[in-house]
Amino acid sequence: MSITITAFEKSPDGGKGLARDTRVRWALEEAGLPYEVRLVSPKAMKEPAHLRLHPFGQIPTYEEDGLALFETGSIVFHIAEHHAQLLPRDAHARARAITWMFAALNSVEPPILDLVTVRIIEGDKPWSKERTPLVQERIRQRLHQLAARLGDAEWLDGAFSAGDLLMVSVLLRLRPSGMLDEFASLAAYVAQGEARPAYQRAFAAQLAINAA
Ligand code: GTB
Repeated sequence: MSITITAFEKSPDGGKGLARDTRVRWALEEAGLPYEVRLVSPKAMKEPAHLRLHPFGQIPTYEEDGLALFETGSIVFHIAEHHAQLLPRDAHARARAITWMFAALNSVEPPILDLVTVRIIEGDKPWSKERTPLVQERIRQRLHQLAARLGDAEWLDGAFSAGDLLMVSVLLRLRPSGMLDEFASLAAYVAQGEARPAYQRAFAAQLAINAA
């Protein structure tokens, strides 16, 4: 099997691993699958060759022996479907792990993305200062709920799964804001994800491209 993913030629985060190719790299590393990376410039991302792979002109994409995918959640799910390291075989445990994948992307990530938007993309707009605390409150509410469910467990539902991979990745986007540190158990949960050898390999691979 030959796998190629796409990533930023130079990530705007300078190697913090926050661009979504890191999530796909991490899943591939957990599954033990070798992969190639094609780097794409901002201009090339919007050109026909890339738009054929990704209708919205973004990264990451995933190609595997005639199959082309976009959307990180779908790519991670595809990888996880074939690897028990990422999705348990038991039908109920598997369905719950998939639920956590959706929860990460649909319930936890949106308010975090709102914070990025209001602080960075719309930082110079007159409403930015007033809106920021409202968005922060919505994030805190979600994090309280997530921390309550996690309790003192290691992972969200038994063994580490693709649900944890996406949840940790989503929470990592909060780190620059300092808000993650308000929730000690979630900060520890994220640190535990980052300590996994597969994450370390994924992070190092993107850093090698994006540092300096
Ligand atoms: N829903 C899609 C998915 O999950 O795959 C979203 C893909 C997406 O947002 N891709 C971004 C992209 O290609 C890169 S990851 N943007 C270029 C464009 O739209 O033209 C988002 C991202 C970008 C930058 C940082 N950062 O600098 O910290 C973090 C995350």
